[in-house]
Amino acid sequence: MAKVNAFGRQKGWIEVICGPMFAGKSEELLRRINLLKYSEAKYLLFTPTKDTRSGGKRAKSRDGREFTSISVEKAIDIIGHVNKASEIVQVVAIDEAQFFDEELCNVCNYLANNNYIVLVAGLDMDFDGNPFKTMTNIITVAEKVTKLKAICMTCGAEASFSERLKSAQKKQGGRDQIMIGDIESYEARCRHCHTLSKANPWNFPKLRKAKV
Ligand code: TTP
Ligand code: MG
Repeated sequence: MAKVNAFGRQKGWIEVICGPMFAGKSEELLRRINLLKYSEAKYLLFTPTKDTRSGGKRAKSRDGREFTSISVEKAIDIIGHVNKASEIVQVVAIDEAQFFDEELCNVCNYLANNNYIVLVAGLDMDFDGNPFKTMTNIITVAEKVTKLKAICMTCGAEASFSERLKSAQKKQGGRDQIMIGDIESYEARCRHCHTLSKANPWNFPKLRKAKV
């Protein structure tokens, strides 16, 4: 049989939208969900209960889009909600995925293997350049990955890093990986304006800088 229109026959898959803070990840996720209104596809949108910024049960983007979401504590809870949804859904979307436990990767694979389209948005790196493992595991198995950039709030270059401001570190979470916050606590930075902690393993004793 000729392999024509093979893409059209594809059913479940995983799409990831990642990048630093202030890059428009939530905006891009909600844009993709919004497009579904032109199709017959139904969706469910999930956010982690840990994300207290949007007041729970809502996913918000910086451009003012706001969608109702189901706030769940554990990744595995997503499966229960999909099963008991009043309508059969085709798309499962997850925002702020970095806050979920590592089981989320298995959940995404299970959904995609059962023909769901899985859209995942979240931070790939924490403030010190460490991977958010839940996200990097999903990036490994995703069919499509979009890595968005922000603008460095120091020099204006493209930014892939998120800087946790010193003032916020003192007041709140110190160097814990999870510390909810917004513009009062974080900035988007390029690699060269981003500050690494003293303990960061990318710091080697000495290296002559390359000529620019
Ligand atoms: P994001 O949705 O990534 O931030 P955003 O809304 O600026 O990005 P976008 O426009 O691309 O959607 O939310 C990041 C959350 O994660 C925020 O509450 C701060 C928190 N956070 C940590 O807990 N640890 C970290 O190391 C970093 C960088 C952020
Ligand atoms: Mg966001």
